[in-house]
Amino acid sequence: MRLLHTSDWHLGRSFHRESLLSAQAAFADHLVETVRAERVDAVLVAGDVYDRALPPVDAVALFDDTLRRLRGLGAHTVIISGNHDSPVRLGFGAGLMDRIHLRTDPHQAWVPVVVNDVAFYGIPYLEPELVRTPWGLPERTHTAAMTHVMDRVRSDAAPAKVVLAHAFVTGGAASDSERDIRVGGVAHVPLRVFDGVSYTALGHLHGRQTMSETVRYSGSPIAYSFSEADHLKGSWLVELGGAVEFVPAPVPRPLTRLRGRLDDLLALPPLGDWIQATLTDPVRPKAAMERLRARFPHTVDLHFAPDEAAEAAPARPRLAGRPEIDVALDFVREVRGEPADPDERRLLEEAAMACRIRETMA
Ligand SMILES: [Mn+2]
Repeated sequence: MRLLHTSDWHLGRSFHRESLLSAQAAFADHLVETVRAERVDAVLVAGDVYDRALPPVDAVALFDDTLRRLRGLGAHTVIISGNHDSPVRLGFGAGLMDRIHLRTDPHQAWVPVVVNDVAFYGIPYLEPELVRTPWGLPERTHTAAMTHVMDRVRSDAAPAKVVLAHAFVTGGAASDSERDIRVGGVAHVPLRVFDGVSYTALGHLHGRQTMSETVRYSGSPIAYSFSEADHLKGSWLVELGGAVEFVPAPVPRPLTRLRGRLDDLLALPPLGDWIQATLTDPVRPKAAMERLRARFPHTVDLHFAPDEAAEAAPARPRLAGRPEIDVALDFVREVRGEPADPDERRLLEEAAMACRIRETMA
């Protein structure tokens, strides 16, 4: 049984007011192609299909088209609602569609979808406030709610169990684009609540993470904040009971963070990436965004962080035209508070010499 674990599509989300729909459509194409090429039996979407409870129509159309294509390949698709989804809207038609399994009702979370003897338990995002009373929970927490469901999942008699859940597992690393789920209780659930099943496909955190060999986050397929500039985005391809490998998703437009004086940034080679620029000029430059966009057309985020150190110390050490050894000795005195001793000085001179030799030989 081959699974493809993905989550947090956030269809309809924009990036600093720029549409991401074409990037999301490119991911959908990649997903369908991966399912076809890798002969995936079941696609697991662990919540936050949409970015909001009332998604824009082009996002709904993209989801509809994606499901149609996955079904056309014969794959099963199991989907849970995340904290961004409306369970009722996302769950429309659940149970009426062949091979498309929408699991958005917390009270059915322990009722599996069975595909080729593997039981899939789709645990939608659980709002502790909403389930505490009906389930008679001892406290209004995510841990109590998830434990309640997982105890029932473990007591089920299926030979192989796969869980989908949308939660913040203790020890996971957050980025800037998840919405806080701390409303109504402690956010984290301990990893051990997922003990006793073959694989747990998690959603909510937007960076891919391996919590244990059998409990993973796929992360979002696209970066939704500049804090994710270094993330590798994609899906987990899981051979149930066997190997797990990461399938990277296409990157329609990489993210780059620039920091420095405006004139220095404008001297860099042009770049088509999404750009976050932090300008350190002591005086805020005029028309900074326009000038940046002339060189970096996809500059979407601009910050000003005047270089206070430069203001406070106008006698900033001059580097150009000075011997390297003097610059290095100044640096040692600056960071340590006392000058280099004769031995250290000799060592630095040798290092500077070696660098110069290497430079002339290169
Ligand atoms: Mn999310």
